[in-house]
Amino acid sequence: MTSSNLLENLGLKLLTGEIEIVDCTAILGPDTPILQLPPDFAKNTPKVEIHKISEYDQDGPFFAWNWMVLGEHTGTHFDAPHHWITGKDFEDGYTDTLSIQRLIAPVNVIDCSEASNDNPDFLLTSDFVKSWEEANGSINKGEWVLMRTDWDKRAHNQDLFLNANETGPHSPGPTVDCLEYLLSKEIVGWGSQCIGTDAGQAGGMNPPFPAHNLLHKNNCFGLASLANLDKLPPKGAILIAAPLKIERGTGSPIRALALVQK
Ligand code: 23J
Ligand code: MN
Repeated sequence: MTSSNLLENLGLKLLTGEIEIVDCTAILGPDTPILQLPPDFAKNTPKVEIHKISEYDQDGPFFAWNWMVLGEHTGTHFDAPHHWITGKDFEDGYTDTLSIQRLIAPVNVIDCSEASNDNPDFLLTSDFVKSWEEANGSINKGEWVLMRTDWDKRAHNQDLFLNANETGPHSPGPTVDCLEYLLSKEIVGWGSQCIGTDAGQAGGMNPPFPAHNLLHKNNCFGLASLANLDKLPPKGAILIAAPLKIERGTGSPIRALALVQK
């Protein structure tokens, strides 16, 4: 195939369904789980609100529309480098200034669902990633890396999703050495199916919240609350993860879409 008809071919395969679009996005609404930071950080994101303006009534006879209360870091969402202090100086680290060329890229899906089911505090290590690469192929520059935990099966219930007790939230995530390994490969970003890119207990790691700290220090992106990763192959799919162009935004809800060859 010549490069000039590659897009034509893609277009045809999308139309025939030979390439399927998998929706890696959770429903966004009043029941969407919200991150609960400990009380020493007084403020949290409010719950999603959807307020009707009109629905073919006296406030709008021909039209239906709503307005919303919505956090940048709510539901299936994107973390921009400016979200973390380590990424604060990147002029291209905001939702309106980042390089959109980086947002659509091959995606590696590392299945940690069994281990995370057995242990909600499961941490993905570089050794696990390296053995995954031996089985599936290497992770390359510019690619997305997603940690599949099937945590989306808990997303209908905030308590199940956050999985907190007196010792704080318990959910799987990456180790420092895992992130350092992935960043050495110059990935574009890291994604999780949990409330944030870090493990529930990551506040006690060194550095605290290493996914946020290290990804954004390297001008890389984070994805959180991803859904349906069990419908993706370990390799070969393309992920589209585009934030809204919020002015000086630190993140944004996204519609995360994966192109998968049937
Ligand atoms: C603010 C502070 C800590 C964390 C987070 C936000 C997130 O997880 C997020 O949504 O980026 S851990
Ligand atoms: Mn976030």
